[in-house]
Amino acid sequence: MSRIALITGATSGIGKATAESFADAGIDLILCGRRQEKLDEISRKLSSKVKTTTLSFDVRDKGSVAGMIGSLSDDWKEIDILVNNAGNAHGLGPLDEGDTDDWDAMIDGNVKGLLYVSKVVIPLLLERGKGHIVNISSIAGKQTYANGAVYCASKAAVEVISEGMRLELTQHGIKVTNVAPGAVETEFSLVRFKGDESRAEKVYDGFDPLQPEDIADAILYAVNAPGRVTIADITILAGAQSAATVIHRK
Ligand code: NDP
Ligand code: 8X3
Repeated sequence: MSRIALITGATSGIGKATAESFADAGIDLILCGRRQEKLDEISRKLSSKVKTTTLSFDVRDKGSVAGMIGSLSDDWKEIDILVNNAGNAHGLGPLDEGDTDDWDAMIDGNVKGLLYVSKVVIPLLLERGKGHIVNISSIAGKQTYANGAVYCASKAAVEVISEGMRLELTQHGIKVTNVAPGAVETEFSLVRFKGDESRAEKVYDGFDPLQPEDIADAILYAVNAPGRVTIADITILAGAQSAATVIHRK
């Protein structure tokens, strides 16, 4: 029987690549993000392989999160896999110069948004006594870097929430996997630098960065592991990367 996955942040980057690899594996998809036109495009492309549906909402808006996921038909509510991927960094600078709107966007999106989605989906998994939650953290959640304290804090929170979820949910047959990528070439840096393409490109200069497909491969591995196996935590760095801020550039 085919499985159903709900993926947040499926319009781009890691979430989109995960949707594509899940579709290749025959997993039906609930594709979530704010940009409906992108959701439609991805849904159209993948609907030749699996069943797809889309939900457009901002994870920071708890009313929309509950309303949109609650609006799924009973068939679609039989979710097997939740990928909590939606998130971004906003800005890179010292705390005393920090933009509080950027802080709100990161804490509200990366942390509270993940919690809002999980609060609605966990009861659906509990009802069925099985499921798998994959939380996308970051190497930034394990290693703090200067000028990124708030983003790093938001991802450290994801690491702790993953642990808490695993402690609460394993007894109910629900697995929790925390995935911590290093430098992945997506829209991430463009968003962090507010559309400044030249600044964003520099992040990936002089080395071969991770591609979103590399992270999708690891997520698929985790959700395909046999019942006796829990992949608790995966850290994936670029080949030229040895720590969050240590990258060997040519
Ligand atoms: P992208 O910017 O390419 O993708 C981010 C996704 O999140 C988009 O689909 C976006 O969709 C969605 N999103 C962002 N904010 C919200 C929101 N408030 N409500 C709903 N959806 C939202 O970046 P990545 O693919 O790189 O990022 C995915 C995850 O991976 C993030 O959690 C990021 O922190 C993490 N990560 C990224 C790394 C990297 O180097 N790229 C490394 C480690 C972790 P839309 O705009 O349509 O809403
Ligand atoms: C994204 C990776 O190191 O740029 O989470 O913060 S990093």
